[in-house]
Amino acid sequence: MKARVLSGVQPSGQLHIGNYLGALKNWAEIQSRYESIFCIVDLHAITTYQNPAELSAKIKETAALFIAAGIDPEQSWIMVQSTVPGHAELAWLLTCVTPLGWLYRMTQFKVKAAQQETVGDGILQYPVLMAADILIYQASIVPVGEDQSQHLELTRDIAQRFNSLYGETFVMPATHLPSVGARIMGLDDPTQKMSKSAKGAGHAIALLDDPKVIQKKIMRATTDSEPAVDPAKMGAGIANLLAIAQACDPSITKETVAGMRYGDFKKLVAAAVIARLEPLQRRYREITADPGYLEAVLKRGREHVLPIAEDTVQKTKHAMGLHI
Ligand code: AQP
Repeated sequence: MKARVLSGVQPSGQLHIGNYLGALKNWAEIQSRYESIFCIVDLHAITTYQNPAELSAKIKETAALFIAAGIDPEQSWIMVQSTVPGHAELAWLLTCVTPLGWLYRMTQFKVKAAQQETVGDGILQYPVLMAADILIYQASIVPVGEDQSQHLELTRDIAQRFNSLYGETFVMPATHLPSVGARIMGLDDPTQKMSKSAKGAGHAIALLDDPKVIQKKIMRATTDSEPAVDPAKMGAGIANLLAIAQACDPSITKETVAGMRYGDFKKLVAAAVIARLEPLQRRYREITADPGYLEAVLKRGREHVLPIAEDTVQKTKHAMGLHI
């Protein structure tokens, strides 16, 4: 039997090249080796306010982008988190074994809480719901970008605590980071991770950006004031652009760009990104031209995962004494 993989993306904005290089590309590469479940985590997205009509459209857009990025619905299961009630139910059961201190320590909580005037409970509880997403499928491998490593560690802590309180119930999941592209930084500020929810037109390269827009954003990306690429002392902006280019086109290396003037280097990076995204964008247009196809993919995914989720919820409730 193949080991099970679980991962997800929030439909909380326009998916960007960081989501692609840190997650989707890696999923497409490993999917054939595992029983893969890829989830549109809409319950996570609502931890910050989402316009309802836009959220509904983003859920479908995200699903279409999964397929356009190479997730094969014949090989992998694609589903929407809120259509499987067990995620929220298991999250509550796990909340009850999670010490509050563990959640206050999460870096993403600190960053997101600092950005809000009123901090919703969902932002604090986010990692417990993420633990439920993973543990409900007894997934043994979770491919994510580096920013999610701390949440994965917490998932293991919660599983371990549950198992020691109530007996062996959950499989311990392992993190799977991509070798390149695990942490893509913002083009406007290479000290901040590229993020869907960040403001600023020049921050992220959206997967559906027009090639001209991509070119413009990269040409304007923040760098240091050196004249040319020096592999021995690369500033954060240049290092980030090189990481993006290398992940899009592995023939680009430190050695091949050494000595290039920044303008020429950025043109090379833009060309690599545009070439990498061109087939993805084409496939996206094909998929969205047939809404019935996407609906069928999501229905099939849901039907496959529902009994697995239900089985884990029942097992968990039973272990806790929630049965008569
Ligand atoms: N900058 C990044 N570099 C590499 N990987 C990244 N990921 C996100 N940003 C980068 C990876 O993409 C997957 C899905 O992320 P998510 O949507 O669940 O949440 P996130 O990590 O919070 O992503 P964003 O883009 O920053 O969204 P918002 O702004 O809505 O919070 C994960 O595997 C993540 O590691």
